[in-house]
Amino acid sequence: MQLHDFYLSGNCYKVRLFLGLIGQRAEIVTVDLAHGAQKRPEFLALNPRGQVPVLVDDGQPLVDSQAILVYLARRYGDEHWYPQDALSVGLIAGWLSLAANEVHHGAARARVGLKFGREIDLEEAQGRARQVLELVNAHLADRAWLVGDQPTVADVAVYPYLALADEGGLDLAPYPHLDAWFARIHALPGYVDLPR
Ligand SMILES: N[C@@H](CCC(=O)N[C@@H](CS)C(=O)NCC(=O)O)C(=O)O
Repeated sequence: MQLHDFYLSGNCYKVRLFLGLIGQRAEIVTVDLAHGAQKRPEFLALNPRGQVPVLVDDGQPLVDSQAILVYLARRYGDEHWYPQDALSVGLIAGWLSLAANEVHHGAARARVGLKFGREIDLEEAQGRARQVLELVNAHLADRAWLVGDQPTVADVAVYPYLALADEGGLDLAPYPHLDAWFARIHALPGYVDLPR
């Protein structure tokens, strides 16, 4: 397996984290985003979207961090990472969608603005991020994991950019249930450190 990766990307980290949690290894191929390597023809042949991460397994490229988590869980992970009853599949899809939309346009974008100096509407991104931080904090008030009573790919997809939200200028102190959830994730065997 190869992971086409950029170390500081939270989406790439999601995949590295999950590989660690399920005890799998991948050869890391660094894509130099700073110099536009993701838009060169050889990379576009792998991922026409021109983005990392890309996982290549048995010669087959897979794109989008959420899709890669689902693939890895079904192919290599224990059942609890992606339970297949209809309700769990539906609930998990809801969180994967939140990761790709609200989290991406909120906490992740605010981080890109402050950490990488990208021109963005910082206030708007931070406002969106706070809505998600509040929502997830409230959801976790009476449960340990986002779906069911064990960690799933939903936790792995939503965790990275919320845990890195301080790098987007967000204060995490008002969200104690998030803090407790972060600690549970840190304690999982195979946990991989955040890319700060
Ligand atoms: N939905 C995609 C988003 C991927 C994405 O936004 N990747 C960023 C790095 S975090 C990227 O490659 N940006 C470079 C570009 O778009 O040119 C995923 O979850 O993997």
